[in-house]
Amino acid sequence: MDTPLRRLWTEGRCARAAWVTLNHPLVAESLARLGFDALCLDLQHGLLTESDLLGMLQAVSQTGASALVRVPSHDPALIGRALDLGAAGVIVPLVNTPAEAAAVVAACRYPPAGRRSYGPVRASLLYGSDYAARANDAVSVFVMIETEQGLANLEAICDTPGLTGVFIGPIDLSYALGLPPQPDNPHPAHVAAVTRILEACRRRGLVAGSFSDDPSFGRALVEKGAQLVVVATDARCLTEAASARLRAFDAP
Ligand code: 3PY
Ligand code: MG
Repeated sequence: MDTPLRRLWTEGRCARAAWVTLNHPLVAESLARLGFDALCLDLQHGLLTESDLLGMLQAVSQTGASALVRVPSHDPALIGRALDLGAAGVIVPLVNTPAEAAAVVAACRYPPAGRRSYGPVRASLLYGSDYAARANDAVSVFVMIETEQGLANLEAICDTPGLTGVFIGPIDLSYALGLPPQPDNPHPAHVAAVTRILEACRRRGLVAGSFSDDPSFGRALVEKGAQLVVVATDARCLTEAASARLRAFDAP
């Protein structure tokens, strides 16, 4: 199905994402109105809880951005809730095996393709009454490869039918490689692991995504084939901008 994100990806373009950790709809709306293609609402490490999700998703849908939800776990109930409330897709952390990837995909697809339970309480308002008939094609499913086991099973995970793509968690991936945690990690072992993931996605026509904290590093990932890249994280932007202004005030 044609969705704004799928259109971008089909055209070979990159979705520019903002990462949202602060749990107020105005944060989501302020970022979404800047022209990001996607907002990633982080329920794993951000302040958001499930009860924040409806308001955040409603704020994003006032804008041209698509909302992806990084769920905190593989729990199919939580994945279903995020989609029922209108998320365009999910990003699922710490996926280690093809069986886990298949279970994640099944949680996002209505039968017979999967095991998603029917109840698109807001999604059918947002996307139309025929949502259930179109959802299996429309919903984006990303699994995060960010552990030693996930990396070892990279090829088998990528073979999972129904997957939209793989989202790289560079900080946990640093741990997986025995390195200190770092988002945009220039260590050769990390660069090699990221390149392997990008290549595995490219060979299968999957969308490769990554968290990033440095726009020039993020741009380099796009040059290597990434099509979903985090360009800004809300809390980081707030502290960076405020500290730059404090320094400018103190030392004009
Ligand atoms: C990671 O880098 O491990 C992530 O999950 C991004 O937030
Ligand atoms: Mg992680």
